[in-house]
Amino acid sequence: MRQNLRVNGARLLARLDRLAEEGARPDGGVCRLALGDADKAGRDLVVQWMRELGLTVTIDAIGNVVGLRRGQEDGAPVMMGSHIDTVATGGHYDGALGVLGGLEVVETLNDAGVVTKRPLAVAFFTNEEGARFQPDMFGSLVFTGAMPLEAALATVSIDGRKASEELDRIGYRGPAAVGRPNVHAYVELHVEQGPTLEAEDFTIGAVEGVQGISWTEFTLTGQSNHAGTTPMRMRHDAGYVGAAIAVYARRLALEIGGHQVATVGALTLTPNLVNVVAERAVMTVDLRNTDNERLKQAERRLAAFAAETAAAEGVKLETRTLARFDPVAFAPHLVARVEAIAKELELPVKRLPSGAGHDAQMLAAICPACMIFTPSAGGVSHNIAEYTRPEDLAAGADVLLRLVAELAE
Ligand code: HGY
Ligand code: MN
Ligand code: MN
Repeated sequence: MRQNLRVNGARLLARLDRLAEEGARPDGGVCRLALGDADKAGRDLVVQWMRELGLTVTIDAIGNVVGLRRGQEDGAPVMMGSHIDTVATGGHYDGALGVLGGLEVVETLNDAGVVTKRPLAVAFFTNEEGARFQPDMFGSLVFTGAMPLEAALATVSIDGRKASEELDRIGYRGPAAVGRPNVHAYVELHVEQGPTLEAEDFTIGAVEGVQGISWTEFTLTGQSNHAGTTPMRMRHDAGYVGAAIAVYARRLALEIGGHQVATVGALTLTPNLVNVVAERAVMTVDLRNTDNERLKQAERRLAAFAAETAAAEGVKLETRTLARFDPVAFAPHLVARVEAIAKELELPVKRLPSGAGHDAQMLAAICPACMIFTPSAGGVSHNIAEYTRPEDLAAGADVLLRLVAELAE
């Protein structure tokens, strides 16, 4: 491929801004929770763009969408992709950059009349975020055969809807088969969502792998009682046990140190009233670490603390694993190519692990996979203020263009 090809940054930014209108929040953020109406609208828009670019679009039984660009030869495609669902307080770039960056690569090659030897594909996977349906990334899990289709279809969202029903409702329960597809290599462009690249003045991240993820839901059942008349020794306060677990999770992460992180993102009390001892608490704890042994240690210590604290308070404890993924290392030869291509383009590049989960984590099980990061302003993501400079978006897409064109020859 001609080495001087570059993406059209303005066109990429225009698509990112247009997609952000689907599920736009009044405060400038984006809410496209998986399989909701805004996700459907975003899906319809991206499918329309895929077709306008001459891609052959297939939709599989869990709603994953793949746009295929023919090569000079048939065979397994080089795939670009990510997700277009967002968390409820999402930004313009998490997921969207990988999908629309892929479309920008396709359009750049179309404009230049370049047909690669291997076919190319641009994909978006269902429910990467896992905010509404757990586990996260169940679209790419099913796509790669790591989760049974039926199990994903049967999941029930936090708002009580079955995934199969929502897929039917939005018209994305497609005919294409799932499980162990033929993909030659997978490259995902994504914003870092952390502070490292910006803080150290790098433009490109050559992502070495993704850390392990452990999501657990704790359901605590105590006894509602009068806040004023109930002596402390008689209480079975689910709210207290929930709060104690949250404080312990934070202390545990600080004590283990390194890459260990712990987050209590959801905590719901019932009846949630100022003068009633909480009868019930339902909460989630998200633990992550690049080191699986330390992650297992954190899980064990948290579970022991929760059991001990609940028992001492006379509160019933039930736990449910919402997601559990081991750390994944990306293909070293691809990581090295991301780094080398960034240097060829005179873009400051750093190797680093991904703190966030990504579909690439799942694709890595069936083909050589890698990721390209661009900086996140202030390291902020899963926040309406998520921002990446236009020149950095284009730089990431240029690295994607070169790497994918190389892999497709
Ligand atoms: O939670 C994550 O890491 C991703 O955003 N689903
Ligand atoms: Mn993402
Ligand atoms: Mn995300």
